[in-house]
Parts: sequence; C-alpha cells; structure tokens
Amino acid sequence: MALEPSPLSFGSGHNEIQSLRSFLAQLPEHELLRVDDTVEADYTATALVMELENRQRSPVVFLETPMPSGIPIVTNLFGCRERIAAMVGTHASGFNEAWSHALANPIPPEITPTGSVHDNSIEGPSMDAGMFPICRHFEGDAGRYISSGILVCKDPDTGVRNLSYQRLQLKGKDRFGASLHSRGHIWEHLKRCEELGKNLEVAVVIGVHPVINLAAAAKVAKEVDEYDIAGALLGEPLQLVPCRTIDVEVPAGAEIVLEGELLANENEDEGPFGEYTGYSTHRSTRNIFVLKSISWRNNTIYHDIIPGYSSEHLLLGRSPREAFVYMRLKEMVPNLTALNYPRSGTHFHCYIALKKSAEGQANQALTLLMGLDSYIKLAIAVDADVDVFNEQEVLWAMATRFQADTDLFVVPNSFCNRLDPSARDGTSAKLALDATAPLGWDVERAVVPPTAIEHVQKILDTKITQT
Ligand SMILES: Cc1cc2nc3c(=O)[nH]c(=O)nc-3n(C[C@H](O)[C@H](O)[C@H](O)COP(=O)(O)O)c2cc1C
Ligand SMILES: [Mn+2]
Repeated sequence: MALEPSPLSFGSGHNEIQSLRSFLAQLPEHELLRVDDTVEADYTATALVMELENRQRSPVVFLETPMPSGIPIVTNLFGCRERIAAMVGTHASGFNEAWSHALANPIPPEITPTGSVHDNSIEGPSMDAGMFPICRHFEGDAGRYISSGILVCKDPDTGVRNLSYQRLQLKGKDRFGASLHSRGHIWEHLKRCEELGKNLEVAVVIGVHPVINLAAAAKVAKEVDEYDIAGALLGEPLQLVPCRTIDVEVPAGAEIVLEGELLANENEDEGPFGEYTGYSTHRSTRNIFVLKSISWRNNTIYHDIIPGYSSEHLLLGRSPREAFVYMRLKEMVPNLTALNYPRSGTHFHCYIALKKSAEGQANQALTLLMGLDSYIKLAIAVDADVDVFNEQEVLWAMATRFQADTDLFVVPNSFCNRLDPSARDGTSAKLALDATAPLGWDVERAVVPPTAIEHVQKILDTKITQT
C-alpha cells in the first residue's frame, strides 16, 4: 500500500501540543536542515548526520522525499545537548536538575478514546510495515532497521507499563527480528510470559514528542511507568489512546504505531547491527515480533534515530544516565561541579570536575563514580576551572596536573558492558586518573579577562555569520 507523500505540515488538531509535529513547528529555523533533493532512504540519513558531525553541526535533519516510499524522515533530534535541554525547558547546565525534578514528581497519563494516530489503520494480510521508510544505516547491518521504535508493554503480573527501545529488523511484511540484549524490563516481562507459554503484547511507537523519547531512554524502577516521567517533563498528563488489537495504550498524537506480539519461546537469527560502540555486533537475544495492526497519522512523518556511534544515539541514552549519576554522586561529593561522558569514549569514559577542599577527594569521587556505573572504564577527575565538556581542556589538565606514578589507580577484573569488544567474559579493568592540582599549588593559570572576551565576542558576532 502506498502512503500519500507530504510536505511538512503541522496541523493544530487533536493532541498537537504533545506531538513530534508541535516540537518541529517551534524549532528555530536554523536548527532544521530540510533536504528536498530526491535521495535514497538507505544510508542517506546516516551519511548526512555523520557528515554534519564532521563539520561540527547538529541540526535536526528532515528528508522530504526519501525513496522509494516518499514518506518524510526526520532524524538527529537528539544530536546536541542544548536541544535536549530545551526539550525539557532548560539550558544544558540545568538538565540534570530538571530531570531529577521530573523523576521525583511523576504525572500519570490520561486515556482518551480517539487520537490522530488512528487517522489510518490496517490489519490482516494487506499489512506491510515495509511501506514506511525503515532504512539501512550501516553496510554491515543485516537489513532495514527501526531504531526509534519505543516498545510499550505491560508487566504481566502488575500491569505496570514499560517503555524502552529495542532495535527491530524488518524481516517480512508483518515480521521483525528483535534484540532485548540490555536485559531490561521488557526482557523480564517476556521471560515471565514464556514460563506461561504466552506471547507478550507490544506496541511499537514511532514519532512522538521528544520528551517521550527521553523518558523511554530512562532506567527507572520497574514499578515506574515511563509515561509518568514524560508527563512530568511536559508538565501535564500525556494523552493516550487504547490500541486496537492489544491491551496497551499509546500517545494519541504518535506518527506510527505497530501493534503486535513478541513470540514466546521462539527465536531466529537477528543482526548484525551497528551498535553504539562503533562496531557491528552479532550479539542478539534473537526474538521475533509479529504484527497484528498498523496505524498512522495523515501525512505521516517517520522518525529515525541514527544508531551506531552517532552523537544522537549516545546522547539519548546518556542524558538520563548522566543526570542520574551526577545527582547520586553529588549527594556524596557535594563539591562536584560537572560530569560528562565524552563522545570519544562511547559510554565507557567519564570526566568529572570538582572544587577540591581536601586531598583524596578526587579518588573518593572516582571510586564512587565507577561503582555507580558499571559501563565506565576510564574516569578522569579535574578541577572546577577545567571544562569537562571540552576534551582538549581535560587532556591539557592531564598534561599539566597529572603524574602517572602517583595519580592513578586501576580496579582489575570488574563487571562491565559486554558490547565492549575488548571485554573479557563480561569483565574489564577500570582506570581512574586524578588530574586535579595539589591543594595550595603555587601555579597560576594564564587567563584573558572575561570582559575582554565579551567585548570581542560582540565584535565577531557582527563580522562572522554562521553558514
Ligand atoms: C536509541 C536506543 C536504542 C536502543 N536499542 C536497544 C536494543 O536494541 N536492545 C536493548 O536491549 N536495549 C536497547 N537500548 C537500551 C534500552 O532501551 C534502555 O536501556 C531502556 O532505558 C531500558 O528500559 P527499561 O529500564 O524500562 O528496561 C536502546 C537505547 C536507545 C536510547
Ligand atoms: Mn522500565
């Protein structure tokens, strides 16, 4: 079945405030790169975002007519920290607090009978998920993958909803391969269903207001419904509609919903897939997702998340994690001032800054940090005058405030993430570096007065226009 190709149109209909379209409509023009050339869906989104990253640019990318479907693709929504912070109504420096506030003040959703997600629906033999521009991202990928699909399901015992991402490999008109490799809540739900010989009902939601994407990326307790976190981030209850064929609820203004089941006790090959480590991986739980129904909005927009080692894939997973780790660490180390997982280290490196008031505090903070997040393999502590978001400054602090015979320690043989190709049977060594200066250090940093910088910034702003 062919869908109607459409230009980007932002209606004012039902639930628009909570939709992907409402977010795109209020995006400043310079943050949206529209590509109206005729391009192939396969590889183009990945290549464009990677090339933009090489040029240190991170706009939202909108492919107006990717072939063969002609359905628009939006991608790179999560390509930079400042935009992610703006999604939750703050600046990059305020994200951790805003996130923690939302976790502490959840707002449960409301169910409404109808929503624009049901503008079009189809069931039965004429269903074909391949009509959407589900694309290939990397040469090594086994096929076309949905990377942005939020899998919504319910705990089979308590009924508490769960939202998380699991890659989906298009295998047939109504069939996908899935990997629940991070052993999250959905994996647990499926295990319990399998013991009863029952399939797990799942709705795959594609194209929603980005705070719902952020909430789905969060690791919260299994008693917490991630929709409540999305509501808290939006400041109002999410409007949900019941699915048509399964007992699951989905955002009323979602672009696309695939209703179906993860099959109990059936497995088949899935992958390889380009993972966040930057490597193509064969690791997979080899699950199968079979469709019962497809719904989509008029003039639908397909949302793609560039997988692999892209900034957006890393930042989407990392922003909630950074906020969690920062807030926990700050409880124990009140003079912590900043924390960053640099892109260069995928999820395995972390830099922290602190206003040291006693010797040994950096080592205490580094020990706690590596205990809080088992992914971390390298942790570096610097003083508060060093910008942990500027990798060059962190390396400069290493060059000038660090001595390798006294300022490091290694934790051997620790639990780690198995996707690290250098891991040994799920364990790895952890390296902690203290690049803070000794207290009372008799060395002064050469600085330009801030007033002079502000002055030249004004001059440059009038002379240099960004292209
Ligand atoms: C873009 C993206 C893709 C992801 N893909 C997968 C995946 O294919 N399989 C998986 O098990 N986890 C994947 N994850 C990780 C989980 O979705 C994530 O850890 C989630 O928070 C787990 O939710 P839970 O705590 O409710 O189980 C992905 C995360 C992101 C942000
Ligand atoms: Mn969960």
